[in-house]
Amino acid sequence: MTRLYCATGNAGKLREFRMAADSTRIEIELLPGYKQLPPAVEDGATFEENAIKKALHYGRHSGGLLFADDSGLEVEALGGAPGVYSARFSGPRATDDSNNRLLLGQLHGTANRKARFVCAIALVECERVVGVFHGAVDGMILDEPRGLGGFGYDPLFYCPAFGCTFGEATGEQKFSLSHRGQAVRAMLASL
Ligand code: ITT
Repeated sequence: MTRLYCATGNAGKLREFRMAADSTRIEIELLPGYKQLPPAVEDGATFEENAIKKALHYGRHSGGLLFADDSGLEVEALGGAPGVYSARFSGPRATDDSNNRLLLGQLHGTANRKARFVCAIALVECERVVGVFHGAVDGMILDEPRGLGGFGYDPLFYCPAFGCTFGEATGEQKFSLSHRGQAVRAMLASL
């Protein structure tokens, strides 16, 4: 059994990582003591830069293989925003709900609803970057949320291939197609 530590404070991401490892000989665990460690500074201009910063920051404490995910939503009509600011789109005390309300406000009356979820995962061993893995999925932002599944912007993200939002899809369905699913599968395949 190979053990991979992940560094995330996002319960939705952690659920998806664990699901990915279910049918493999790889065990994915939250880095022990994660919550006690100072947070990583995520001031990179790209998902890839931030994923590497996060993974190196926490990798020093793992003594083995550790990965971090930086991801977000790029909305075409907003010039790619919220992008790397997706988690704190509506400010330092942002919640999924406040982010979703702000997004709907900014898109009010906008016909172009094209959006894309993007994910970069950096895998490190202590201070060495072992690999960076990517994923992206295209969809549309609806006028109102649909479904209670997933997290973040999922209830607003309509996936044409499913004919429903990521909030309405099952966790397994979402992961089979999602930005994070693609990046995690690429990482697991590299091991
Ligand atoms: P960690 O850095 O601790 O992993 P975080 O939530 O702060 O958690 P990011 O900085 O990578 O992570 O921000 C990602 C944000 O992008 C996340 O909070 C959601 O708002 C959004 N997001 C990313 N992937 C998503 C997904 O699969 N479904 C819905 N929203 C997603």
